[in-house]
Amino acid sequence: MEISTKMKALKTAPARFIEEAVKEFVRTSPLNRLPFNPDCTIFDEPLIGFADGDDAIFTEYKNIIAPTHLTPREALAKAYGEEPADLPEHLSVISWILPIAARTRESNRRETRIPTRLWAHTRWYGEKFNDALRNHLVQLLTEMDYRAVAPVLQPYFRVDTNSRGPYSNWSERHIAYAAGLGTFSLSDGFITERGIAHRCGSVVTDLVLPATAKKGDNPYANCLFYVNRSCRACIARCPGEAITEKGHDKVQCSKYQRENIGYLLKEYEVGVAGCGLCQVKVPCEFTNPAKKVKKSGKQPQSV
Ligand code: B12
Ligand code: SF4
Ligand code: SF4
Repeated sequence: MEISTKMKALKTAPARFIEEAVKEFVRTSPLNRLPFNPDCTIFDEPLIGFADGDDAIFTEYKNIIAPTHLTPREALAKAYGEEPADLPEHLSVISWILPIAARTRESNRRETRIPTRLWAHTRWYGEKFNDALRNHLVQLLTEMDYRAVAPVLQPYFRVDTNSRGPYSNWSERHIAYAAGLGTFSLSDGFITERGIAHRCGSVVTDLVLPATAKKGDNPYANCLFYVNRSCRACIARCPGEAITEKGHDKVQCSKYQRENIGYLLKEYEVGVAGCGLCQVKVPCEFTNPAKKVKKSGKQPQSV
């Protein structure tokens, strides 16, 4: 499509234009295929949400995550060498969820200690695809003269560690929460309408987009443990004993992956293998399980 045609489509319906751009890239990019199983798509159709770049929750993340967590305004300003206050009045965040294909999820369901090759390849090559999608959106927006940045691809992106484990200065799940795409859970995973087995990403821009309405203000509303204590499936699925009724122990999870899965890097020929057993063979694997509870009219018990 010519730039002028793209600009016209973008100006007429910006949200639809961006949604379609993300979906088309997922549908057509050869990078959304596993190199050793080219008939195997890595991710299914994405979910897309938008947040107002100055939503108050981004400042709250400085308390919830760490003072180093960037607001969208800071992330965009830093990338362009500008002052946050000098950027346009309205900024937007585009957030997406890439649901993991059924074949890969099903393979990991059969495992009890280590991830399958398909899962590990999804972690490794899937994140390369996710990066390509980040770059694709940034290019699309900047060639139409908007500012745009994928914070995790910037030199300023960092993962630090404190006593509770690793944390970054741009948490894709917290961005997805701000964009109304789902909630957190007992296992820490982010449960969307397409479940917990996914990867996610985001781009900040000065294109004005309508913020997606948040579905309630409870950051754990999609997890059955917090809805009515009816589920603890992820606790039993975790081979590293990293999940309890108190939540997810990031230090223990990292330790299990380092000590028990490290040898797979050579075997599977990847730089990171992941684990993700807590994300499959659980009620939240590919759907929002709390939706069914709400539909059935059962009242959540107090926790
Ligand atoms: C560091 C890291 C890890 C660390 C720590 C994980 C963690 N929980 O933070 C380790 C190595 C353990 C890890 C493991 C895995 N990871 Co990881 N990891 C990251 C990374 C790079 C940064 C995460 C981060 O910044 N966390 C910040 C801390 C503070 O988050 P947190 O502790 O979960 O936050 C809690 C509090 O904020 C709390 N909270 C308390 N009060 C309030 C109030 C409000 C209002 C809100 C909103 C929240 C809140 O809610 C959260 C959940 O309990 C991201 C990529 C990225 N840039 O985001 C991927 C990412 C989180 N990982 C991902 C994945 C898929 C995995 C694995 C499944 C590995 C795999 N691929 O097989 C496992 C899953 C472990 C698990 N059970 O969650 C996905 C998550 C997808 C999903 N479904 O949720 C991400 C987003 C990568 C991606 N681009 O998709 N990961
Ligand atoms: S398996 Fe159950 S308790 Fe664990 S995150 Fe999913 S819904 Fe929540
Ligand atoms: S919590 Fe960590 S160690 Fe446990 S199943 Fe999930 S990814 Fe694996």
